[in-house]
Amino acid sequence: MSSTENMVFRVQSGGALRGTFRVPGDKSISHRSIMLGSLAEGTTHITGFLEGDDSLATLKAFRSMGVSIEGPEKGQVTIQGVGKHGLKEPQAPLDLGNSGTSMRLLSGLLAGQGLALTLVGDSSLSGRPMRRVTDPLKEMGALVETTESGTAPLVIHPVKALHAIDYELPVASAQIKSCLLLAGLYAQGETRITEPAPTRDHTERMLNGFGYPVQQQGDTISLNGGGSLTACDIDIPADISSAAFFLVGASIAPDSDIVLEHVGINPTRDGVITILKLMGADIEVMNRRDVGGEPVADLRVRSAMLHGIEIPEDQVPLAIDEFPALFVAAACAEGVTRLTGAEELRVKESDRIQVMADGLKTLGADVTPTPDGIVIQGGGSLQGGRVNSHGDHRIAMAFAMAALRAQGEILIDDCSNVNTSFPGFTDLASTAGLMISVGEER
Ligand code: SPQ
Repeated sequence: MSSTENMVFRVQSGGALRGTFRVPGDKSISHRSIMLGSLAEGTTHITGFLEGDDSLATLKAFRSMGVSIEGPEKGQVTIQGVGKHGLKEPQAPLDLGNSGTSMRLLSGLLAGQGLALTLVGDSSLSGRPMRRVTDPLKEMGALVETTESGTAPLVIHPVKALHAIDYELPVASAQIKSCLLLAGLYAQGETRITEPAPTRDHTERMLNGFGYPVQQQGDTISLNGGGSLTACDIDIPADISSAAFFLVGASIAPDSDIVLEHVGINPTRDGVITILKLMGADIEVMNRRDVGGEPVADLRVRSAMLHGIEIPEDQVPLAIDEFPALFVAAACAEGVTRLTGAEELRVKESDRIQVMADGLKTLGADVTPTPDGIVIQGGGSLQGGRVNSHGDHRIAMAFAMAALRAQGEILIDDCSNVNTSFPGFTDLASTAGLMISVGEER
């Protein structure tokens, strides 16, 4: 599809979700598996890798820095690690597409390599704030430039050495934390990062899995520079952020009953389950097990009468990517749902508060966006209509699920970026019972 074409989802109203499925691999863990596998000594085998555009952008970036990577082939990837100091200067800027995780984590991982590099992204990524990573990296002695407005391209100049810092994160962000931990691998001394609230801890878990000790004391995470990583095998669970669309869809659509297999339920990611259960959802967490240092389970979801809630602020970082889907659940619930403390949603692939509010209003819902959240008066019925995802994968998939409870067809514009995190979404959703088809318009 050329960039001038508009991928449109057309979703018939009604239906139910039924069956047993496995959604694709976790995006956050897939990125980190390529990064750490490349820096390790030895051969890393990955299974369950997400073959989406975002994680593939990370994979291609390491290939262009001289790392030999086989695959992905049915989720399998083999990396011949080059060690912490084995990366080579790429011939061209690293194009990270739509992926904030790639750009922010790579800025830290690459800042102390002694290489000259440029990181670029698409128009959405080029509008997202990058000083949140470049400011603390500069404190560590890195030379990383942004544009005047603090956005990509990021230009990294070689430096002789980085030094460790003790840094208090101004926002709860796993990307800033991970960026600084990865820079800390190359810094002299102990890098210490204090979080205002817990955020996803995949980087810490995976570093430990590669034999690189990371400590956590209360809300402070630390590591010492100068160590090395030893290759290992990684089994990536299904992505709870992708499962979230089905958790919501099966909850709101009458007569639904699904099982989502092998879903990662890391406690720093499971806010969507907590929030939906507070709203009255019927979600059973079955066969809890540990897979390579990450907790995994099968999730059974049956339709339920949802009710509105005040979303606890401590759940916000634990469900940060699931709010587009949760807003759809709230619009279908009885009573008011109120979200506060979620201003970060405004600087994702789109302004997820405004874009969801606009689309839900088009569908007849009663919603009021606020600077740091939203108020949704549920209970009314959703009507059909045409909404715009603004190129944001999570908005597109959230509105697709809304059709299960709408009274008319929903058309969703600008959906091609669904491939960044959930390749095969429309096929899997159709198999589950969503009446979705894909068209293209110029
Ligand atoms: O990679 P990107 O584009 O930033 O992706 C998103 C998403 O919805 O897929 C955010 F828009 O997920 C981030 C998430 O919001 C992935 C992530 C990670 O892997 O570390 C952390 C979160 O971002 P942040 O800014 O809160 O640290």
